[in-house]
Amino acid sequence: MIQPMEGTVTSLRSVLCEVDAGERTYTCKARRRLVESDTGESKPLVVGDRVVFTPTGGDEAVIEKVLPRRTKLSRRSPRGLRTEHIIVTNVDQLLIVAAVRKPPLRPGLIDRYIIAGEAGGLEPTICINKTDLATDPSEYDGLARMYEEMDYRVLLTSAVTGTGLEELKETLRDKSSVLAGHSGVGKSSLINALQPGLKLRTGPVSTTGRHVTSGVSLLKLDFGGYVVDTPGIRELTLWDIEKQEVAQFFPAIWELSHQCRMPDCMHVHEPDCAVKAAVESGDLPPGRYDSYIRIVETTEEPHVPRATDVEEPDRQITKKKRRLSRGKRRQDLRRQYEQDLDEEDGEEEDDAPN
Ligand SMILES: Nc1nc2c(ncn2[C@@H]2O[C@H](COP(=O)(O)OP(=O)(O)OP(=O)(O)O)[C@@H](O)[C@H]2O)c(=O)[nH]1
Ligand SMILES: [Mg+2]
Ligand SMILES: [Zn+2]
Repeated sequence: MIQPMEGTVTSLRSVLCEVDAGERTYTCKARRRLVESDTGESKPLVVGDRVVFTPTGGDEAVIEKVLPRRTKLSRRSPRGLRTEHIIVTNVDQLLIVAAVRKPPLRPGLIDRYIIAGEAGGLEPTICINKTDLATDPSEYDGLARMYEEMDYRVLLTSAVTGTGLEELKETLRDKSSVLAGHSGVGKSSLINALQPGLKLRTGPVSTTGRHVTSGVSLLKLDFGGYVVDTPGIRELTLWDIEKQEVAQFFPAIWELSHQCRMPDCMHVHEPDCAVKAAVESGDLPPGRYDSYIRIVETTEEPHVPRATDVEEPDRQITKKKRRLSRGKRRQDLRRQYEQDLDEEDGEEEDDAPN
């Protein structure tokens, strides 16, 4: 009898996916029940998934099940308000790539990715690429310092001149990372510069907003580790984040919020708001406040029932617990993952013949 094996999904194309099983790569189909199971997600399989599969001859195989996901980078599916689109799963860190000038350096998408990364258990690092295009470091220094003050690592790179590439290599070495950001910031160029053999397609910054990289794929790095290249996006709509939770990802706003009169102040129209007062007095940079407000405005109202709420009635409680420090949030996610794994083990024991 053919023994089931374990592997990692490295890419997806329509109904088929590539699974890396160590010495060999298999082209797999998923069992019908996996495809049809309603998980509230837009796809049953995601790049980075650990799967159990059965070879069916040659390099072909069938996926039997998906193992619990350790981390995930999610967005709200453009196809459905209540559908989660998981971009990638089981990676350690999120490299948020932005660029100097082409396209213009702005914090909006960086802030959204920080939230998505933190919420999914990934460690965000910011990479400001195309530093060669700046006539003066002041074009990016202020932004870099701002994120460093928020305790994020900031890398300054140029895929053209090679600036910062050694540091980038060390950041990626022996870890699994996903690169994300606007189209044309140089994600694929950076990966190519570190490992030219990958020959990823790159292209001029498009004026129509079309991205060059078309699918998500997990790539093995010669110097150790894995990297996931993703297509650039224009907007990231957050998944599973409520308006009230946004402030905790803006440390300066979060600290001030304890001085607001209303205990549940959203810092929008409320009276005696310490955050708005700080913007007026110049103590809080208006750019930070604007970014916060834009995210709050595009975030779901609380208590909108979602597909996942039905299966997890205590989810609202868990979410409250997340209003904590980064370390605590990661710890909670880790515990949840270990719990899922334990349940997984339990299931297998039940299946085993006595
Ligand atoms: N001057 C300069 N140009 C760069 C740099 N990195 C990339 N580019 C150029 O920017 C353009 C876009 O680069 P890509 O690597 O395709 O960008 P991407 O982020 O992968 O884009 P998508 O796949 O569309 O999301 C290409 O013309 C690259 O040659 C850099 O550090 N400096
Ligand atoms: Mg690309
Ligand atoms: Zn307030």
